[in-house]
Amino acid sequence: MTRIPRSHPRYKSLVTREALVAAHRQGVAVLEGLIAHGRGEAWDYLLGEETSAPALVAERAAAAYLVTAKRPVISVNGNVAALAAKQVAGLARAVPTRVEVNLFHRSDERVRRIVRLLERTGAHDVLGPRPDARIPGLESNRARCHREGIYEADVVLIPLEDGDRAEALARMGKTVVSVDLNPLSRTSLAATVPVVDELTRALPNIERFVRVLRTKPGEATRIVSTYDRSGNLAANYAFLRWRLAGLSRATKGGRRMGARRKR
Ligand code: PTJ
Repeated sequence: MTRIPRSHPRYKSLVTREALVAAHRQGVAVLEGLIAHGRGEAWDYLLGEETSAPALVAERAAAAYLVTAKRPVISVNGNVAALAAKQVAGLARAVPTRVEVNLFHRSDERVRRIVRLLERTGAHDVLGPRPDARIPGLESNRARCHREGIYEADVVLIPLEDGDRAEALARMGKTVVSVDLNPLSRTSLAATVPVVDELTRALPNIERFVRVLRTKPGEATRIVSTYDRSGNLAANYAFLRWRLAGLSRATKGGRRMGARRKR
């Protein structure tokens, strides 16, 4: 593994990249996951690498839906396990929810590795091996799931998803909470609560809201009934427009917005 000097201006980004490469070597993340990460990072550059106000609103709504759910499930793929196994376990305990490993590039060995990784970081009874149900209308391996997990869930949290399954879960009538930095992806467009934020920022934020809302069930119900999905997505687009306008003004003025970024 390459040693990254702490003084490097992109230290966090480079360490994350190395962690994903290591996860690939350990059979947790797939090569396609490295491409997916690069796409996400490009969006994060544009969005300023911070949780935006609209994302925070969506994270609070995500927490409210999870807290008021009867059978909530967090779906985990290779990238999510590589980047945020601990945060998944923390959120699953806080709600509480089941955790199910669901892979696009599925192999039984990879599912077992990811289950072991999640259980080492504190998740319990992780589903994934020996699926016994299928999501209707989906031909990929991601259709394979557990009856007591995703199949019968009322609320499913799907970080870094492919659009097909997000749409299929929505067709099943489930409340779909996505975490995807791309506000234009089919996943973001299909989700009931699209959270446009980076995974390792989004999950702890959702967990913090969960801890508050668990003590205020009336408030959670109020948030669910008043949450404006289209308004929130529009606010994400407006935020992006504002960021880009700021970047263009700063460039004309000879300054750089987000000057901490050196490359
Ligand atoms: O582990 P597997 O076999 O299930 O495969 C997982 C991947 C991620 C390869 C698979 O789900 C996939 O191909 O995903 P996509 O279609 O590339 O979509 C991933 C989405 O997540 C893209 O819209 C990215 O912008 C976004 N994304 C990537 N990294 C992050 C992210 N969003 C939030 N936080 C991130 N760290």
